[in-house]
Amino acid sequence: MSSSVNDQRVIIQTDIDFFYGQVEELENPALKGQPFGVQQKHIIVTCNYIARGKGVRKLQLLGDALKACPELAIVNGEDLARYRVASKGIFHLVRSLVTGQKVERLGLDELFIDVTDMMEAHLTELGWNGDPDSTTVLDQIQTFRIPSNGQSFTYNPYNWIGFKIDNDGDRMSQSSQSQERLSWRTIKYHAASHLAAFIRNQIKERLGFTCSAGIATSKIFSKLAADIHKPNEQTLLCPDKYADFLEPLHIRKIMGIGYQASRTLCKKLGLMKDENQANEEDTLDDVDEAAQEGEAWYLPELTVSYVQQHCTLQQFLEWFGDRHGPVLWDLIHGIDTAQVIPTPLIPSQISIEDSFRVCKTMADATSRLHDLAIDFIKRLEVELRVKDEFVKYPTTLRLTTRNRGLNEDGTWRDSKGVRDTRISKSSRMPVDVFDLSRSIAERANALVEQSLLPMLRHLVKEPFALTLLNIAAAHLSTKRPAISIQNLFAKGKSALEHLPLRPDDIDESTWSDLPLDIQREIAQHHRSPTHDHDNISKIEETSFTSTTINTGPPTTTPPLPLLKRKRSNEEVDYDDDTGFAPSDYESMVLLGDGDETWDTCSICGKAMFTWGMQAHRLYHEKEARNQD
Ligand code: TTP
Ligand code: MG
Repeated sequence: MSSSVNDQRVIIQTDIDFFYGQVEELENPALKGQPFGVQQKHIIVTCNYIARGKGVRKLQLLGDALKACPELAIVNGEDLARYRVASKGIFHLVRSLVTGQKVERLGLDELFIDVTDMMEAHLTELGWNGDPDSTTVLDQIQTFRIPSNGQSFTYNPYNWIGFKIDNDGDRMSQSSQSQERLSWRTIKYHAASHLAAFIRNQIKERLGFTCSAGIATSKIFSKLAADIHKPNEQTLLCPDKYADFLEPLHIRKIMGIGYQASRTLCKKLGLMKDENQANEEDTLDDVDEAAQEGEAWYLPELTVSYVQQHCTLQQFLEWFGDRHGPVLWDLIHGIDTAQVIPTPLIPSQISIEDSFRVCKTMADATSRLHDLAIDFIKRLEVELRVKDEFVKYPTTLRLTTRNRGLNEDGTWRDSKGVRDTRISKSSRMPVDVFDLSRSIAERANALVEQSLLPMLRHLVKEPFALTLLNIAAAHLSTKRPAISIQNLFAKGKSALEHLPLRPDDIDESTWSDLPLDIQREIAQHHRSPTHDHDNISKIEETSFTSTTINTGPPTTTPPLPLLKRKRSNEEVDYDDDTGFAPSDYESMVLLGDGDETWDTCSICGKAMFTWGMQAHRLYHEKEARNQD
């Protein structure tokens, strides 16, 4: 725990209370005071705290929620546009309150704010000499000035706002007259709790949302702290309490340890139970995700202290690899050096995704694409439109699918334990998408009929069994694209240049962040007769797009996936908001969403995820046929 104690950072994490629910309440105040839930598909994704008091939970099946609370009012929350607008507003406000400090978005309603520099500047103003352990006596009224925007508030450095957890327990602040000597470290964290309260008040006064907040020295502890007292509360978690605090927590509470990592731990530690063996007190963890895998796992109460006591670093290296093993090991020992990575105001790429149990027909896929395209265009507008114009234009459109495929005997492939291959196709973004004189529905319709469906037909042929569709916009430019949807397809090859193909050793998100000319240059250097994508492109190339088959990387380093959080039975891609290389947490989410098993191809010797092996073998078969 030593490096956490030595960590001098001050990180505030904010989490809006029942976020979608508050957006709904602000729009329809009649909802206030009664239990209500927000529904997406067959799930209550969130509910207000009145409903929680009656036994309704987040991510509960609608039927179960109504059983727990028959008077539950239901609001449809499938259109995310309003939530995104609210999320953006909160992010912009907080950024302006702490100008110059790092603010990172996580999901739609959480922010990490690194206010270390601001706190240290304030302490210096009060006479701090830079030694956190030195002590002083201060007046009970101090003024905290935010130099960058001229705002200020007064506070009492002997007191804190909300709850504080240290060696004296977990207690609320009380008015204090004390004039004893205080360490500058204590003053720093007390002052930070006042700053957190100031930020929360501003969010409430200016935008109407209540939120919870946590204050600690690292991201992980600030998030855990915010979760302790909810709703509309805040908690200061002092480093001297980190160890006691961490030990009894369920391993899944540790940000970065996802479904797959905890499943691996349970398996390796011999703790896995199936449905019949589970006790009532066992946690049914991630039912939805398990069901998607064709499994029904019950994960027992696997606490941090259990893992600390029963595992070694060596085992973590074996189970999670040289790269993730040590990071996970540190996390379960309270060491978290991950930095707050500022989220840019304008994302570098935007994507919308829907995953489902199975989609077997073009008609079904078309209807899903329509829904997704509407969401996609709304999302482009939320992120890139200011008043009556777009401020940035993504120039690349990418469609990604995941296809379960068929067994050799023609039966549907069993999804159990199999990670399906993602295949992408990219084309230039048609300019019509940005034509604000046409309705969103019209533009979505054109996008589907004239861009996405042709791309889909090139990606999959019936019979297929899709489990995911993702539409992405990348390569943002200040110039409006010149090609309309109709021209894009009418003129065919001559009107278009091929998009360069992504080399295997560059992951998808890094690749799509690169400017087109750099991509071309890199692609040129990577062209070789044995290169997967060159060969695949022979098979898949069309007059208007490039294709990427994600068969897993050729090296032993796993690719970093986008950070995902579950939205009912959909996957929501939040990483595209950041525009930055995935942080450690995000790479850790690989262990939550990915698959850690690796295989080596017996033909070419490449190491890759097991789930990618089938597609990779297919490539060898096709390559052999081409040579014939
Ligand atoms: P959360 O912050 O997890 O939940 P919440 O804000 O509703 O409630 P809390 O008071 O406990 O913070 O997620 C924010 C929003 O994201 C939530 O309102 C609904 C949505 N969401 C999903 O759609 N799917 C999910 O799996 C989760 C966790 C959240
Ligand atoms: Mg929340």
